Amino acid sequence: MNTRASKAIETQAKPHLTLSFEERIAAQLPDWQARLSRLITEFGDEPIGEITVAKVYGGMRGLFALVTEISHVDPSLGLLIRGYSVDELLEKLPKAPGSDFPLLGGLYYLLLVDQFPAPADAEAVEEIWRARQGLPGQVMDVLRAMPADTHPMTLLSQAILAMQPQSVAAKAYHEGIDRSEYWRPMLEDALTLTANLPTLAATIYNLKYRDGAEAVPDPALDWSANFAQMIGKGDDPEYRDLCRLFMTLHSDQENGNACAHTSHLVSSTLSDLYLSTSAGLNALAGPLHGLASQETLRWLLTLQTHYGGLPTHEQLREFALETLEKGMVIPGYGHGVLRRTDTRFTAQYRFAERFLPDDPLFQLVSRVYEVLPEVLGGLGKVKNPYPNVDAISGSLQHHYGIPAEFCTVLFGISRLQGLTAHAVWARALMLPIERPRSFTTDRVEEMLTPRTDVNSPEGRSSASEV
Ligand code: NMX
Ligand code: MLT
Repeated sequence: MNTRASKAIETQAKPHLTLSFEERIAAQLPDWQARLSRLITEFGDEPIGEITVAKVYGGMRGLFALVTEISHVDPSLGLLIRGYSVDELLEKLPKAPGSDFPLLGGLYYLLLVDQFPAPADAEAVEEIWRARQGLPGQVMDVLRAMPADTHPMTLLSQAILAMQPQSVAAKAYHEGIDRSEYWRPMLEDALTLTANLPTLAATIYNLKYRDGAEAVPDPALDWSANFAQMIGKGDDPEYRDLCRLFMTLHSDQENGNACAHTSHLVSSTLSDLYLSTSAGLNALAGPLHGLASQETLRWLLTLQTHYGGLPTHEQLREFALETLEKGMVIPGYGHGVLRRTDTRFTAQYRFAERFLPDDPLFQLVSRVYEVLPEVLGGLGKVKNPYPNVDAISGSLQHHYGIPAEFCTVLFGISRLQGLTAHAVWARALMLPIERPRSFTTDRVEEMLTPRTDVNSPEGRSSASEV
């Protein structure tokens, strides 16, 4: 990764308009390939971490087993995209016209190209997206064929699979492309898929909540504002800005979170982007992951109804303890890596303070924040008793009329920015198919407390492998 000093210089540099988008990535590859090859050749046998029994049985928590240049989650600083914190991104990324919030095109440029975007670069990506808009007809057929009560995340994942027949990467592979060039059609697919996400999400929204109103993008609007416009909220500048903020904040989160890791694994088989990202979304749809944004909103609404408004601190403590006693988690709190309040929570909190300070649900979110860290901390086992991104995201969407069950779709179309960027770079650096090994518990016990029974089937088959 480049140093922060060189990034500051790039920020001030003139727009890089002479090279095409694709060639800007291509120009960076020889250096990266040389760095990786040197590391593997010179240090291939050096350990850089520890695999412990607790990590193997504990969901691989804290096990560094993946590499990505695109983003990193620091336990204290939070999400860093190409080295930039959430606050730096919100301050420095080129803004949508007349808005204080970023154009998603600029963020995608940063994710993919690893150069800080000038305003013209952000606009160029938005333009590339405009030129690629248009959902294949079978997407509507697939969506309409599903029962009306199908969860919107199921529809999103299915709709992306329904787009798969148009994959240029799958076609290129079938026709015999050199593997070192495979990232180029992957980039094509990445741009086409991401270009169509606002329309896809709006189509699902309209099918479920607006009698199937047609979603038609407005070429005058940016990517995020277009989603707002296509669900009938385009006239509300606040909601357009919330979309710009939301899409920026949820776009990436290094490579170890469940949806990124799933998508990365599938893509390592040289599956195309439609197949790999649809798989990633299925992981995001789990309640311990992205569905937590829906679950948090539901939990808050139940809490509000239960006490007929804003509960006292004591009532809130009581309600939280009841949830825990039922053996459930408190959604929106805790994290696998973070050990402080999520910076993405704070950024949304600031939005609420600015635009909806009197919203009753926001006041409840604030009160929960005053009480929950102490309650969860008191359990003595929760490593991070502070709020994550989902502790507030659904409440903000609720303020503008978005149903709880739709919140994870918004998370999904934002996160597809990161998933697609990771996949393009993984293929550009020709990372191999992932194939870790698994142990049996017999084998683990044998390694830790050597047994004399070497004739057991486990002992015979694996004695020489470790
Ligand atoms: N409520 C109740 N218990 C919790 C919570 C919580 N919010 N967070 C952690 N714990 C428990 C956890 O279940 C585990 O208990 P046990 O040993 O009995 O199985 C214990 O505390 C230790 O867990 P941690 O090591 O602190 O957390 P871990 O890395 O395993 O899990 C989460 C991280 C995010 C899955 C967990 O904090 C959680 O379930 N949070 C609520 C769901 C949520 O908000 N998910 C969204 C995450 C962000 N996203 O968008 O994906
Ligand atoms: C995410 O944004 O993916 C979540 O915070 C979960 C994670 O980082 O594990």
